Amino acid sequence: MAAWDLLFRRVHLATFAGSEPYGTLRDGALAVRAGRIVWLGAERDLPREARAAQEIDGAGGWLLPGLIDCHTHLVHAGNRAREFELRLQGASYEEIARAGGGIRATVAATRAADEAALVAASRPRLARLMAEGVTTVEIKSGYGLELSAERRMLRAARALGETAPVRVTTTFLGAHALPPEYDGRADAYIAEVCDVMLPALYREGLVDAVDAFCERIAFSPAQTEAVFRAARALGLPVRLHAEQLSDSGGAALAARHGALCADHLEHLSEAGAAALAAAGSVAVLLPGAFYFLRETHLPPVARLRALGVPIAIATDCNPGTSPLSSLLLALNMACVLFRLAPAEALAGVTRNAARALGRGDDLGTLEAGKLADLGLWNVDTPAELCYHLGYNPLALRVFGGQISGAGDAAQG
Ligand code: DI6
Ligand code: FE
Repeated sequence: MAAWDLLFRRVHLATFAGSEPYGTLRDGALAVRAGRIVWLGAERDLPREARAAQEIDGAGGWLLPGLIDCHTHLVHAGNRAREFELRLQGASYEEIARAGGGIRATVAATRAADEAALVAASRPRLARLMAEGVTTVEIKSGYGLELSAERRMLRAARALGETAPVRVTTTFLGAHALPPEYDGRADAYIAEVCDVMLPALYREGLVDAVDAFCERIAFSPAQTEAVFRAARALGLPVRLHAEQLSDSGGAALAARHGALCADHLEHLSEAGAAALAAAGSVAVLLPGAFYFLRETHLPPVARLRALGVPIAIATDCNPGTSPLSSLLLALNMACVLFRLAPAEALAGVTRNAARALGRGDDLGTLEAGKLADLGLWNVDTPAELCYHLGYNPLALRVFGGQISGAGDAAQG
């Protein structure tokens, strides 16, 4: 038989494939060749002639798919600690946004940064995600709100993916907020997004998907729909920030356009949940923003579950509502705040997160044929990834079949 590149022995596998919640395969082994998983099963069933260039003794740890953070605004400049202080004195997120702070403060800082400065500001956040076993991360634009600055953000995201082993997918979020120079002219800005910015950035190969913020402090369903039409005309998948602060019917709109996912969803209606189910869209829940805004309206998890809507979990890493660069902490919050079972939360950063990125065919589960993005965890059960607070039990990471250390060795 052909030799393998890499063989894990003495591991338990949480495959997130099949019907059992973790897809558990105890006392397993997993083999990699040419960057892909080529064999997995019980160690006792390993072909006797099995040979690998490198063998890893997992010492009874758990091997999981590499974690996927499917919703981040990781590339940005500056921070909003001052706004945090104001909110602690009683100002609301919406009041600050309406007074010209909030997203616009980050837009000013991001416009003032060149591409190298954006990369330098963002790399530590990416390194922290990677140190906790994240092997794929989605990064949005949306703090430039003009062609040149949106381009710099997306180029910075691509550069981060090229200089680190992590896979980066990019999302154009030109319709994140109204830039100050368009005050009172939202429709004109949306026309600029659809007719100028999106086509140019798409032609430059900088856009993998298109997102918008459908909300009373951002863009209307009609404006969102215009963005979706422009994206679909280019063959790009769409997704949406929907029902975060109020119910605008965004999820149903996204579903009508075959969206990969709808994200936030604290104020999702019954009809919105049903529309996501019918469209097969993923519900991406962002407990970091829920926590940081002290939101009290819970996303309808039981309803999503009953309807069979796949649920994903992400950090929403952003300077305004979720300054969070720990996917492990997001997992804990999803369990504690949203009452997800640890197996559901973990499926939300593996199988369902891959699906939210349109990458379900080659990422997100341990199955023969999939890309060998893996994490080996020094835990007794996978639920421990959700249980600990501020503790990282990652032992080893594998990006496309290439081993990379963990712990202190994994920084970057
Ligand atoms: N919803 C959010 O929570 C972030 N963007 C969005 O559409 C917040 C972005 C920010 O406040 O900077
Ligand atoms: Fe977001």
